[in-house]
Amino acid sequence: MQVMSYSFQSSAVCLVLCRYALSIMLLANDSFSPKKFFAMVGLSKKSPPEIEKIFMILDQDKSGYIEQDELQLFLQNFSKGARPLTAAETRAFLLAGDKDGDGKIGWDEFSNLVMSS
Ligand SMILES: [Ca+2]
Repeated sequence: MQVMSYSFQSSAVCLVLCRYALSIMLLANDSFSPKKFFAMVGLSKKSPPEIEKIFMILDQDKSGYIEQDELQLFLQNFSKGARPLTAAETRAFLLAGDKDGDGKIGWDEFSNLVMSS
């Protein structure tokens, strides 16, 4: 996968996403659901290239996978002051996306999760 430099803050889609992320982060601990989030921010209706951009932002170390520590900081990609996901939320996120059970979410798994949201 090609590594792209992409500034989320300057993206037009950010305004919408950030607003929703803000409302999500105000919710109580253990209230986060990846499917609900993707549906709320409209990500499930985006084209594959747009979803890929989001994936590359979430994959902070550009390993090609979203690992557990990257999942935990998921909300902070959308809003800087957002809380980290709780251990239970991170585990649930991983379980929802990690179909082959390798403990991380690859591009195929991420796009499947987003598009089924
Ligand atoms: Ca990674």
